[in-house]
Amino acid sequence: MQKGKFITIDGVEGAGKSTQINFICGYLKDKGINVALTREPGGTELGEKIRTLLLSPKTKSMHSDTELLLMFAARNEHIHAKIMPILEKGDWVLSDRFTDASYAYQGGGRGLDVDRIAKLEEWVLQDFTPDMTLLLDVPVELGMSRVESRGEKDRIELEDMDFFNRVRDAYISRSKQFPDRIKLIDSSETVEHTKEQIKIILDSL
Ligand code: Z5A
Repeated sequence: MQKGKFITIDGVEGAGKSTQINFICGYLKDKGINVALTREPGGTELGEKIRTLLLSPKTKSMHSDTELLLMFAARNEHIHAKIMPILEKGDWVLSDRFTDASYAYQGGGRGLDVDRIAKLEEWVLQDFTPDMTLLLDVPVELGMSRVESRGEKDRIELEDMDFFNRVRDAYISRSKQFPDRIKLIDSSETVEHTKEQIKIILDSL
């Protein structure tokens, strides 16, 4: 039986997830909440191996269905071996990306049938969903300009602007579909501005 809260954070490239994650962990700890940080794809030993397969530019070609199935295989391990046991102890979990990313990247970006993603979600997650999702939103060009000084791109980052615009559109449409859970946060201004919006949401939990 889940006792802790499960929070996820998502968004397009350069939206500032990593920047805000540090703030969120500190803010929750100051409130006396034990929060474990994890990420997708990954989060477990096996999941991190799957992450390497998924993101390495050395993995030259991969069928889009294979990509989707690997995301869900890593997620299944993540939920059972890590997330659930932490929540059952009463601690909170903050995951850097979760299932919404599969709808955005594999559904929106790759154009996979959303109904097939929903079937996998039902199979793997059953009725397990985040208590709250923080969706950091930024126009794709602005996000890209923030990350352009980074080194080598991963396999998915090598996609073009149209791909990332479809990803962003899919995220926004999910936030409209699930307005109670997915909180759309404007991350196009300063780090402080994004932080203030996140604080208000966390205080409401
Ligand atoms: N993926 C998928 O396809 N399907 C799935 O189901 C899942 C994932 C779960 C790995 O993600 C990839 O997996 C990802 C989606 C796919 N692929 N892509 N592309 P990741 O989360 O590990 O990788 P990432 O998207 O590159 O994450 P990131 O580095 O944590 O995100 P970020 O939003 O770019 O964070 P940042 O480092 O905090 O910010 C980037 C820069 O912007 C940095 O220099 C900051 O100082 C700056 N920044 C941040 N906020 C601001 C503001 N407000 N103003 C100005 N500058 C800012």
